[in-house]
Amino acid sequence: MSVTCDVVVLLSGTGSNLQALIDSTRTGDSPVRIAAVISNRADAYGLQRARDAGIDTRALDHKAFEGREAFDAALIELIDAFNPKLVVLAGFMRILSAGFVRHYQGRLLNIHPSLLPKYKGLHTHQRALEAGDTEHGCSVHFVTEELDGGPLVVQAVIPVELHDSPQSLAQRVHVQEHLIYPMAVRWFAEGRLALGEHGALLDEKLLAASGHLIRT
Ligand code: NHR
Ligand code: GAR
Repeated sequence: MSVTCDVVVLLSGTGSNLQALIDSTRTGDSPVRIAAVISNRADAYGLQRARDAGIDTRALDHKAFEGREAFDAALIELIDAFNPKLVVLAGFMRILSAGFVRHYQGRLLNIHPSLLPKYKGLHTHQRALEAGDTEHGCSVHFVTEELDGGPLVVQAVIPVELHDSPQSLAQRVHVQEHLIYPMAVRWFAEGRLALGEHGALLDEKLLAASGHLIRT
């Protein structure tokens, strides 16, 4: 007895996280179905990955709109045509308006390349190195109006190594992203993950503030 969970993925770039999601749905018993991939950049490589996998794609150029509200309204219309249960940000680089976030409340996830609440925003690997952190990682969270501030679902922690560069660190964080994002999406698809009043719920239990922690 398994109902499929239609997911729409939003991205702006390479789409390695999309690829990990696609690969995770090919196991045969996955409840996840990627209904469409939408990008604000028509040349995003992630769209090519989707086409190669036979997934519907759309591009919506934010520069063609007069302001964030107008772009977000058009984006909502595009997404809702696919009637998804879940919307997943996978390297989507536009900040979303309060109206957008409210529309998808409890069914909008993001993956962020830091151990939130550390390093919200951009250039996270460089900032972790400059701070001399001994640990770094990535976080999956429900998206709320507070940028990178929504309730955490899962974090993967990796050690920082002596000679790490932002690039080498990013590479190892990416490996973890590709493990934890499909896992979180699957939890949601199975009906195990939800947004509660006080944080993220897994199997009806409130998760710790850090979300489910994975150490490597
Ligand atoms: N929107 C809301 N309301 N809340 C969040 O938590 C969001 C969000 C939109 C995107 C991803 C986020 C990240 O994981 C995300 C989380 C883009 C920027 C940014 O500054 C910051 C954070 C994130 C994504 N974008 C610039 C902007 O003006 C553009 C940068 C560019 O195009 O390269 O939108 O880090
Ligand atoms: C990922 O590292 C993701 O965590 C990050 O962008 C990368 C996208 O990689 N997201 C953000 O920085 C959001 N602002 P991908 O396109 O290969 O999945």
